[in-house]
Amino acid sequence: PQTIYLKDYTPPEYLIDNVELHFDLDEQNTLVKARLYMRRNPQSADRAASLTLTGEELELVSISIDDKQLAAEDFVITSEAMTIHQVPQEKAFVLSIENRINPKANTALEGLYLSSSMLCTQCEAQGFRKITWFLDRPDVMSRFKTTLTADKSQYPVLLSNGNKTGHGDLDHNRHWVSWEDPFAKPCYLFALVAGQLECVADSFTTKSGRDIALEIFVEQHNVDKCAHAMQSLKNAMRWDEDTYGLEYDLDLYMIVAVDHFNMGAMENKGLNVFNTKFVLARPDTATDADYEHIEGVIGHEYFHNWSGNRVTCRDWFQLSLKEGFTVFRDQQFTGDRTSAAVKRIEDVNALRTRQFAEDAGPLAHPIRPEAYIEINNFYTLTVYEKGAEVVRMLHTLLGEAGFRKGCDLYFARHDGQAVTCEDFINAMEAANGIELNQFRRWYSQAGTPVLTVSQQFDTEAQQLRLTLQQSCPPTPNQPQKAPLHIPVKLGLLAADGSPAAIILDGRQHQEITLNLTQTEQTFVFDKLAQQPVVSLLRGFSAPVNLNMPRSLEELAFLLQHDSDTFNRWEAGQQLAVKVIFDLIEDLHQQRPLHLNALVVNAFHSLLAEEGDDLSYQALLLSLPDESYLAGQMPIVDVEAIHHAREFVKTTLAHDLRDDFARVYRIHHRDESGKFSADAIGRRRLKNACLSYLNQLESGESFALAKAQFEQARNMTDQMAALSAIVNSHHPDKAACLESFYRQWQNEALVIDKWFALQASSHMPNTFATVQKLMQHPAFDMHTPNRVRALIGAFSQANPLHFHAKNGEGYRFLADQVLALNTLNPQIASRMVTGLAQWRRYDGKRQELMKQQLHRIASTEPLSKDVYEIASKSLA
Ligand code: BAL
Ligand code: ZN
Repeated sequence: PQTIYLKDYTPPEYLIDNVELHFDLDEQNTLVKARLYMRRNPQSADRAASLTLTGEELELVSISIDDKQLAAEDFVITSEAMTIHQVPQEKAFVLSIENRINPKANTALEGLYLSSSMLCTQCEAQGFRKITWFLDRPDVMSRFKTTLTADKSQYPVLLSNGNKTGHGDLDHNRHWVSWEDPFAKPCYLFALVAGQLECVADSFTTKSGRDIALEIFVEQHNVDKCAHAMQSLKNAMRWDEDTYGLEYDLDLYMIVAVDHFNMGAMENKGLNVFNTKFVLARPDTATDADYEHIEGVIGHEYFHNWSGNRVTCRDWFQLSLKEGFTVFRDQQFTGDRTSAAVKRIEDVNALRTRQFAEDAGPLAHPIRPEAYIEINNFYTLTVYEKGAEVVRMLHTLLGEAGFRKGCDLYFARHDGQAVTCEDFINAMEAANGIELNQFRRWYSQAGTPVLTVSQQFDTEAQQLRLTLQQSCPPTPNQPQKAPLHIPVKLGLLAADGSPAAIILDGRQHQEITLNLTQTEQTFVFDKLAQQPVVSLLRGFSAPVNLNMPRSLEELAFLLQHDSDTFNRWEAGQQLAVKVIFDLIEDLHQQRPLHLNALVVNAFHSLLAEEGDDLSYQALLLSLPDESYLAGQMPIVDVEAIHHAREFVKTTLAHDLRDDFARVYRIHHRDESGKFSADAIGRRRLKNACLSYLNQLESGESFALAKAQFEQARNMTDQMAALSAIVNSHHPDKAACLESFYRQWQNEALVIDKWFALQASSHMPNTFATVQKLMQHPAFDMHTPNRVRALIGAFSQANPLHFHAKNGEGYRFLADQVLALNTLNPQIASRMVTGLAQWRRYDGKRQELMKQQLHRIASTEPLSKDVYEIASKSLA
């Protein structure tokens, strides 16, 4: 397969100003008629008279230029493109193409496909070429008029981008609807939907007084699960006006929820298509986390209307321009709507466990990659989450007002254009009168930098000398790294835990952001009567690995006193990390295990606290994930990590049984249907206690979990209880799983949870359960949510069993990847990443993982998607 390089970018040779599309929709035989109003691009240096359009899996019916049919020798068609040897050069022309497609055969879910009984599209990144021949690249922007015709009974609702301009009936029970989108857009933002859908309608009045119709389309049985999504949309619209001064532009905003979807959702202009997972919620079917994610994703897709649609990407290497920025915007939104402290911790936790692993492995790439084989493989944690961190650092460096000025200028300069990451930074620079040359390296360098800190206190001079060193490990094709511009937020704490004044270069601060730009820099803080405790990298001000030696006592002190909510939590995490690694060493030396009393005391104090952010308190009680711990070990010891962590959890449960039980009782009440911060916080805190108490495996703890399971009237509590039951030797486990299944068998999203919970269980026999579940009538390889729930959860959220020493987990995963490879390459390649980290494991596991990667890589035919991930993982 061919590699595409950023350095080879050239402007398109032709432009398509207007597009008229006509669809005769049919499940297996859809006729597409396209009229493309084209002309040469004056910006293109190329002078060839030919025209090449991308197109895949299309059957040509007819082709003409300016209504003159082309002869067979006038063009050639390959599996990926059509080249017309000669097109008019001096004038604009109309290229008309008719072709047929088969949506039902489209199991890859790119282009036009069938989801349950509805027809829908997914065109990002390169799905439009599976609809008709086109210049399928984001820098070709066109105005679209679309007419849909279909059987009126089977497809009563016919939707596309923009505003509805007409509709009518046809013979043979068919009907038509036409749509017009006044905004020029790349074809990746095109969408159509046809089906038997109910519409949940509402409206929103913009700041400038325009009324926008809001419509959510779902299947009939889901009408009662749309209220939260609708409210989220209105919240997002108001927030973007208040925070970024950005208003919605069309008169209509539509969201359609579909069962079969490769991603979370898609920001098609005026017609978002969503995975049902990010729309549907009712208190008894969705957890608090689901509610939060729905609001976040609805916000994300809405925010794309400006950061992505009005200003789009020039080419796919610039993906982070819209994704990193939009993730940052949705993070801000959720932080404002819920608890900013909790949101930041959740985001950093995900970044450090998952993106840091990607950035340290064979698939590491800069947030603006320089080469790809299959662009779908670059919708990564790096492009999205690290991309958002890079935007966040700009926000930190420029301040709220400076960042906003930069955004205003970016949108004003580039409205209606397809631009680059460079244009974004240029706007930030111009609006703030600064230069960000060194900062630009964050866009081109891969890898997680390491920030090493040392300190020296001079009692006599009353000075603290803080030395910061940065380095960054080599990544594929980048052996050497240049120093980055790293914003390091810092506070100082006095011995009594109160803030100590920061005096740097004669100026006094409460908190300061240091600019680390060199490989090593020393900062001198004056007028300190006593050595302060340094709270560094507050709010996780840069995506780096912090290497700062701390004693357990210092960490316990910060856990008690740090006023920075992120660093307070982080101190607790690092305390646990240190203790767990000491225990792992004890395991290796076959010494008996003891839990340091400092940890027990710290947890005892946390359980006695009466804070107002209960969700935050629940997070303070959480132990670092096994995957985060794995990321901290040079060679991952899967079993030792699991046993040491379980030992800490179980010992805490034994020693603090009464505390956990008391806090559980205080917060256990029925508030089903209540989504106030308090009610959510109470559920989180209570369920954190339940999870500890469950470690006791006693008659009492079994009864507690069972009672909660039976009495729960909201999914958060029901799932927390079932999770406790599944992850223990509960005598009623099988019966509870069975009754949960029977209760929810008609709610696909709840059944996904049922699969995922069993697949991620750390109890023995999990692998046998997973194999059995593969044969369950409700399992379906054609449904990405189901594949992610079973195969994804097992291979990505169950390190203990996936990495079983005998290699059965690896073989299983490779079997499934190969089965998915022909059905749905995008989902298949996502699953391969479970094997990509083979270098991090012991020699025997390395061999077993490599064997399976080789087996995958040598299979033919292999999709580009899977080939790229498998071959790069082995390189
Ligand atoms: N653009 C693909 C889905 C998303 O990031 O919103
Ligand atoms: Zn996005």
